[in-house]
Amino acid sequence: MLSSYRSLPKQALLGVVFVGVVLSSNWKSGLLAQKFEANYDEAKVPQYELPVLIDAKTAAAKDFASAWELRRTELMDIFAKQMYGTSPTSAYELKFEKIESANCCSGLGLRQQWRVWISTQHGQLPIDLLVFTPSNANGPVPCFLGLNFGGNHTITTDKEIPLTTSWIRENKVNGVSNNNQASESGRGAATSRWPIEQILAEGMGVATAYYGDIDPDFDDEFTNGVHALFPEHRPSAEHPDRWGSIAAWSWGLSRLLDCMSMQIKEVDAARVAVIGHSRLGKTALWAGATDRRFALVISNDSGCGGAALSRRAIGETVGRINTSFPHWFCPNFKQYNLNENSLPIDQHQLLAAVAPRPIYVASASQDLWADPHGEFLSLSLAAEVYQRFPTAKSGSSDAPVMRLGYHLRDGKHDINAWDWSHYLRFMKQL
Ligand code: GTR
Repeated sequence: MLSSYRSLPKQALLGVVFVGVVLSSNWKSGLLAQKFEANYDEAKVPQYELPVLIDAKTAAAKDFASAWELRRTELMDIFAKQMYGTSPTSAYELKFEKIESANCCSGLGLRQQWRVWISTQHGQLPIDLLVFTPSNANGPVPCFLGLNFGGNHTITTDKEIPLTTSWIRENKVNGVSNNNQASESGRGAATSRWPIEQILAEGMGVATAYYGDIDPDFDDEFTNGVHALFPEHRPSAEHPDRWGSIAAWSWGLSRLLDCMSMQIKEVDAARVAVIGHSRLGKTALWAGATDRRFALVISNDSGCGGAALSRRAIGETVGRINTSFPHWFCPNFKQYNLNENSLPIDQHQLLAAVAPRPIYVASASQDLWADPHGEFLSLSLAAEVYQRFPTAKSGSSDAPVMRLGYHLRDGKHDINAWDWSHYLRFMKQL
């Protein structure tokens, strides 16, 4: 089955010119050439002043929701142009191809595989979407959507899921390289991160795609993956505010949501939560902030560039992340290397941009690299905006309203069934 959808060319942003520091042509050179030593000591957190979340004009407004809308637009524009990069506004076409639909999980679920084709005049890109929904559902169900790190074949042992043919990270077994190709040895390798049966048993669905289908995770100067479909929007020294890989992955999540809302009748598109772990947690946050169709947003151990406050510079810092992963953010973000205090934004403002939709931030006690306390602080600060929205029950269930969720799991940087049990409970409010 093949269905298609043509996007309207989106209106270009009008009249907003962001005045920033113009980067010199060596923006990619090693600004942090000296050895990096992470700080894990609260006493050594530099003095910082956070940018204001609700400015005086917004605070004084009679109608907070309308005033916040303007303030939010202002903040999101800065996040886009200084950190994640703007997404392209030119037209593209979407096609949805149904690959498979089958019973799975010992009769507990329905498994669907779809191929989402994105095309422009410059080429086409397939993204493989894997969706599980409970087989005993009476109607469309709430559903989690998140990208995975290794290919759809890694999240379950189901043999019907083909190995990804996209580029995967190099892995050496007994000194032998995988040549960036998936193999059977990876099948089911990430099942602990995707407790499908636990989710189905709660009457919910879960959908995923491989992030490398959208943009391979290495620095190729933004020429492959979805960047290749929009060469006119390629980041460069002249255009340092254009999308990096996190923004590209997030944009891909929105296209997957397009497919779910237009094609997958088992899913209630008004109750889709975007979720992600680590770099894909940063991605989930940016997707959830930019695309308000996501009804709920979950960040699992997203750390620097995700939920953690940049100014604390605990664990991973802006300079470090831009050096290790020069392609994740837009080139403009590099001007804040070792210079967090001059950032016009910080991450509490990104979390607040999700308001009044529910948001959940989770940390792990041993994941100091991601600064658990900085993640918690940032969520607490975002509450200032949530407090100003009236508390209302959205769904028909008797689940409690929990607009802000946080947990600190004991243990390492990871996402597991214990984390999911909390997300499932939080999700019930939809
Ligand atoms: C680390 C990176 C983190 C986090 C993590 C991951 O190397 O420093 O920001 O994103 O990778 O995605 O697993």
